Amino acid sequence: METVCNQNAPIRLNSYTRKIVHCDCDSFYASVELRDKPALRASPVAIGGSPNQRGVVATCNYEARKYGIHSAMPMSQALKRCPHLHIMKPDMSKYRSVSRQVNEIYEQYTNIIEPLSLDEAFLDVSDSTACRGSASLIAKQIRDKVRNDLGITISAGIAPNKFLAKIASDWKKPDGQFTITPEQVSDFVVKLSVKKIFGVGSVTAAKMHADGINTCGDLQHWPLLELTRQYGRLGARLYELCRGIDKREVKVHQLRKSVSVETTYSRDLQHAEECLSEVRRLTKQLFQRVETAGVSRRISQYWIKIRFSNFRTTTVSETRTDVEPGVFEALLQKALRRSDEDVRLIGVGVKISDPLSAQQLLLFEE
Ligand code: DCP
Ligand code: MG
Repeated sequence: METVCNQNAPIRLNSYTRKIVHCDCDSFYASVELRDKPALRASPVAIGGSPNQRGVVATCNYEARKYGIHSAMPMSQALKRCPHLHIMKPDMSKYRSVSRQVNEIYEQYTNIIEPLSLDEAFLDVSDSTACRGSASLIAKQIRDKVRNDLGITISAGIAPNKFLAKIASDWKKPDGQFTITPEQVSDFVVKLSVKKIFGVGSVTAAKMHADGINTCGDLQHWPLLELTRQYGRLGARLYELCRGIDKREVKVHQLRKSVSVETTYSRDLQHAEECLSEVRRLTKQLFQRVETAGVSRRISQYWIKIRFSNFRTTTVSETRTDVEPGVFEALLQKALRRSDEDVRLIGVGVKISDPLSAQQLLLFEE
């Protein structure tokens, strides 16, 4: 693994100033697809459902955005705006795997990572020693590594808190980064549109506009009491955010408690053999996920879920801690004995024990 900058002690001016980086991949699904099909790069490309089946745009490249195409737009409408649009189906497993690789790059800089979606995360690099503690240089290195190792681009925002870091990552998108230093916060927020504040949707923005409020600077003239009277619970948050204050921590990803996969069939399964081959297929998928999540040593229970054609759902489980994919076949037989109906859905899963409680149990046994 490549080493990061040098390992000198970070420069910290003020122990209360945090360094938060918000990273967001550019046109994520489209960038991954175009990395694998570079010939299409200069063409407008949308990822999503078929226009004939009321599909919608999940995302599109920046070339397609020039035609006014955007996420959540019906694909049929997108095609009307751009008849030569290339449409590609999403490949979620590919995006999940790229997302994990991006995460591995973040982990070279900090353990305090809060993923918000497959392509977006907050990083707290306040105590990182890489790049002599320069959050802007860390962001630059992360972006270079994502481009060189994974072939896609990512934008970053660097600021003393989550609110401003998220706004900053959008400032120079695509393939850019923007830093708001603690000294720049006051000047930055004064001119910032209230529409950039999370929680301020179009209805609240219109109400504010009617009250003569357009920027965070305008909001700063309002006393806390007035803001809460006028905007309810949002008021107190507005009072802080318009001054560039946001004390929310970067929350490290919750521990995994289970891993599962399931399929609902477009045609109900009528025979036990069909169910058995499906269970074998699902089991294979499940164990790939267990492997990727690195939790095979923490399995504590196996379960199978069957939904019959009359929508009755049954679950059968077995407590065991070894890796034994064959368990699901026995669980299937038990579940199928509970009804004569055809099968509409099959799910298989494993419970994952908490590492601490597993350790405590061991101590107890000793
Ligand atoms: N996505 C989706 N449906 C939506 C919005 C997004 O399926 N309504 C998916 C596709 C995107 C991914 O989530 O690629 C990430 O969402 P973003 O909002 O970050 O959008 P992009 O990464 O596509 O573009 P940008 O460059 O604006 O970040
Ligand atoms: Mg994105």
